[in-house]
Amino acid sequence: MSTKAAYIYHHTMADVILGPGHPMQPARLAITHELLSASGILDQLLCVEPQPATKAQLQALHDKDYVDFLFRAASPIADKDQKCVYLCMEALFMFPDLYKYYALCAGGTLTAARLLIRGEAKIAINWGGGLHHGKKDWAHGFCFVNDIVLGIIELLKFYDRVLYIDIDVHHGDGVEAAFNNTDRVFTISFHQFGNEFFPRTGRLEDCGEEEGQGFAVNVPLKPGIADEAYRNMFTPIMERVMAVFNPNAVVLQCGTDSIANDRLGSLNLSAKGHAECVAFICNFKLPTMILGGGGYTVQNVARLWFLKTAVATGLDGQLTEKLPANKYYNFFGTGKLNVPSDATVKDQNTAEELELIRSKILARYDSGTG
Ligand code: ZLM
Ligand code: CA
Ligand code: ZN
Repeated sequence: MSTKAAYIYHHTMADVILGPGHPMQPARLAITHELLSASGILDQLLCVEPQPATKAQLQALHDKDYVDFLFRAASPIADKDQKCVYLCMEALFMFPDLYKYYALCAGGTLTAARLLIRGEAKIAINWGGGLHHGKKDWAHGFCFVNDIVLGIIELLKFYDRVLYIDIDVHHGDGVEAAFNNTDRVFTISFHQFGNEFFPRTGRLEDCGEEEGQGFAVNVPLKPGIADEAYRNMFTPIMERVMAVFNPNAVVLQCGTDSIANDRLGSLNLSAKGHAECVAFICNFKLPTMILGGGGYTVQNVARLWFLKTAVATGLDGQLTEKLPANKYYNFFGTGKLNVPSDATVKDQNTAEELELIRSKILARYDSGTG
């Protein structure tokens, strides 16, 4: 008998509005949830409602003063100078339930970690997590906490080696920074890079320091990459990383802003192409945590997280090309499940450039004989 995959969801998160016109819309969580429910897949998952992370739990990464600040931050009496120190550009995005919202993001990922550690699930999914830019004492790129770092710290209490894979269109800078000097966490991020694309870090050359040298990989990409070219990077590199690092557990950040027609990203993957990456990783059959992240064309985020939930849990045989009848049906525009690549978008990566990136990364892990 196999254990059910865990699906972590708290309905109050989906009701939060980060700000008028803000690209990050938590409603995408409720829409994903509706597709799972309408398709009957939800009934086959171990559904878990998370508790908010406590201040003490947040302090496993974050400074006490920063956590105290976040706790008070949403109130109008919060100190204006403090806002400048801790929030930089993010001061624009303060909203009333900020602390509650981010404490639940982190609580969800901590719950996922504990379900894996206790063997209660082999796959644990938290679409409300994946806030990869958060730093120990400042907010960055919509991420006021870093649930991923907190989750990995929890996993490290039980597992020797944790592999972190980031397929969000942005560089996973906060996670890379937190574990840059250790050989117990291997971080790899695939991302759009160049022309000042946020957060501007994640160069091919950056590969960890001190004990952590060789335990970070960055795959910088130009706009327009589609399924086949992306797969030809992802598959051989991940195959090699798995073989060399031999992780005990995997954390996969699944920002969907790398698919076609995202509001912020300019890559051109199809939903199916992106989901194939998830299938490839789940096939290693390691304890695996699956997290959300970016994704700014809301109806497509819901399509992809729905598809990935099915793929990661081995229930994709139950899917059809059409979305199930659901209460947001009109909002989806078309009733199709897949988000195809946009045929009018040109891939700005040349085959030669991609081959050079791939071979430079693989060469770091050659055994010396070949
Ligand atoms: N300005 N509204 C990805 C995080 C990306 C920093 C440039 C603010 C936006 C963006 C906000 C409605 C993850 C930057 C942007 C305008 C300084 C970013 C509010 C549109 C809007 O219409 C918008 C008033 C807003 C923000 C676009 N911000 C696009 N890109 C990035 C952050 C997070 O996906 O990786 C994981 C969850 N910020 O480029 C500015 C430099 C602030
Ligand atoms: Ca990334
Ligand atoms: Zn992103």
